[in-house]
Amino acid sequence: MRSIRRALLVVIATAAALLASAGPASAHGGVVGADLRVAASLGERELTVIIRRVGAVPGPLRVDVVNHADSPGGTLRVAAAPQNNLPGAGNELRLTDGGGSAGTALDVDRIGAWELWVDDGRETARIPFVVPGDVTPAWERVTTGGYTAAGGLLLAALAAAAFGRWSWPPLVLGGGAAAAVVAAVTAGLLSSGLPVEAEIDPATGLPSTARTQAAARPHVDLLADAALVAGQRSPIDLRLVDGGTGRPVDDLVVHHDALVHLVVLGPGGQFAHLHPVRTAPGEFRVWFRPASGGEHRVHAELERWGGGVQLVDAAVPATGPAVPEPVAGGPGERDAGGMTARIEASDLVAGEPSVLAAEFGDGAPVRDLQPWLGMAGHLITAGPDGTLGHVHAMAGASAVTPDETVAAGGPRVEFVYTFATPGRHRLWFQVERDYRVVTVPVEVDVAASEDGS
Ligand SMILES: [Cu+2]
Repeated sequence: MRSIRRALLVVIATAAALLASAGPASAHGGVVGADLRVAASLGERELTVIIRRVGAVPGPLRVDVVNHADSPGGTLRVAAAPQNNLPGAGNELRLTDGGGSAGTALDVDRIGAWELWVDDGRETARIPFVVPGDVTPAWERVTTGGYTAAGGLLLAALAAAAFGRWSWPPLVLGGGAAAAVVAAVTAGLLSSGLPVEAEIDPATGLPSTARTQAAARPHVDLLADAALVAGQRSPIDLRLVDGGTGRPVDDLVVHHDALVHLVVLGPGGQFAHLHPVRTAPGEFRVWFRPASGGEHRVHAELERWGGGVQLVDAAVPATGPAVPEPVAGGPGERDAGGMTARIEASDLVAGEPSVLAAEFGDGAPVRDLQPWLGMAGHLITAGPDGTLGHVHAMAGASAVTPDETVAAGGPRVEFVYTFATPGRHRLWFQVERDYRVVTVPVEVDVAASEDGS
């Protein structure tokens, strides 16, 4: 009898030790249900719309809008509606002059595809987002269930051992607890061999395996329509058309905090980096004031769901006199938005990776740069043949948390880039400070490599 009790205690102690040591399975992803940041050039404003993760359905949807310093304050109306539905009245959101953040809470009552309607009184951006359903994978349910069962059985075994008349119930219960822990641990361990968690289908909000199955999506044709006049702000209408079916492209995913990144290069060397807003499926609009007459090239960077990043371009004419941009100058020190920027870009050779850096000061090293589009800095390059590159700052000592309201970046922002072709390249370094995007244009000469490429 005594030996049975001893065996019983060993079983219960083993189950308890297993339970204590196993710990929860590591959390997966973070993509699903994470905050969604979307840059939006709405009318005369450059905004960042932040759609916070939804905790429960039905439940509140928190929306914050960051206004930039050069955008005027004023009132926006924001509302949420399931896709293909018109929203209700929504809420007013007051933006202050000089940049800053304002927020409100809306309601969502179902999982699936939604649109956030942001209206400035003249234009309405319809930003797609997904309220995800329960996407707990099966192995995680087994693991969680196993631990829960083990805990319950262990308590029952202890109670039976303390108050029971027979020795076999605690033994059986303790053994059950041990088995539950083994099942939970096994499921947790096996999960590392399982395929990655399913993507969320943007149309339904439910898990889908389409991304892993789909081949690359067809090429997007960009159609641009505008009647631009130098010195005036007017709209550029962009239509995205599927190169295979001719239908509107409405499966863009937010990449680098925007649906579409648009770089406009003017005939005199002008540069603008904008984020057209989606006004209807496959249709985007951005307001733009060209400094010069002549042909402008618009380059759109976008990512289709289930496909890769695409860079597509189109031409838009502007009437008015041709105006050259001041010569950018080479590496070295220059004024940049109330700061000095020291640009390092030397020994550049085509085909070889180089480190390009910008270091900012205002008498002292600048340490309050804000992340823009989720990164410490951006570098756009244009080659002699017009090829565009978009480079992101390296994470390092100057890396900051990707939230625009946290100003802790700088003074140095570094990029690694390989110039494909020799010749004169134009660069634009972009950082944000005090809610103002500062652009530093530079011109560099890239040497041909020794082997002549
Ligand atoms: Cu962009």
